[in-house]
Amino acid sequence: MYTLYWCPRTASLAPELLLALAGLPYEKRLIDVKTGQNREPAYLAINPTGFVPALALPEGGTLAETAAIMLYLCDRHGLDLAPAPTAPERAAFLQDMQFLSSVIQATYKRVYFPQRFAAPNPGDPGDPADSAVAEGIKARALEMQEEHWALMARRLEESGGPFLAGARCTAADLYLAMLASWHPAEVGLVERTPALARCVGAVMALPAVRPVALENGYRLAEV
Ligand SMILES: N[C@@H](CCC(=O)N[C@@H](CS)C(=O)NCC(=O)O)C(=O)O
Repeated sequence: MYTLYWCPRTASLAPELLLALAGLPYEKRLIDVKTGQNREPAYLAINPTGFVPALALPEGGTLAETAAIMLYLCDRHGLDLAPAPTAPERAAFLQDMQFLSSVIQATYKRVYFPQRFAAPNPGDPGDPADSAVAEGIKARALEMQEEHWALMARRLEESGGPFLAGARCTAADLYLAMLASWHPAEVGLVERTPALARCVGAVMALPAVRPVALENGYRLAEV
């Protein structure tokens, strides 16, 4: 039995979708990021970065990092949610997983927590993260995301969709669907990008996905 350390509306959704789609046995432990439970010693002992998700393994030990958890489960259980190591589609799959993790997911931090990236305002001790600088960081992150998502949309168009590997859903599509649904609603990214809308819609239409998405706080209107 796996234990997934999770929190609604966080990156734990993608590994949970994978666990559910694969029919793997798992239980969940809530780590409430809003109340700072992820920074308490008990959770830091499980994942020293304090990030959610983490996955406790049946034989003991814990694995963190969203992409690593998903790749690990695919490989360990030979899931058809990942192309086999020697399959021609494997290279693009790994590239997509890494890009989603280290570029798209990472850039969201600048969109939602730009103050973490801004130095204190030298002219105002009451402004520990210079608000004007933080605003600029967020604006630039949103511009960069336009480029990043355009690349993903192109990948989807080239594959013929609805998924990154064409007709076959992989872990990368689960990851993409989660990250696309994080994008600020007022920007309308998914609505104005047909390839993304098709992929997100196809992931959310998978029977095992909807109940998990709902429990994770993703409204159906968003997906
Ligand atoms: N690189 C990590 C990032 C995970 C992450 O940032 N999780 C967020 C929730 S979506 C979190 O734990 N935030 C709490 C914090 O930053 O303290 C991963 O891919 O798992």
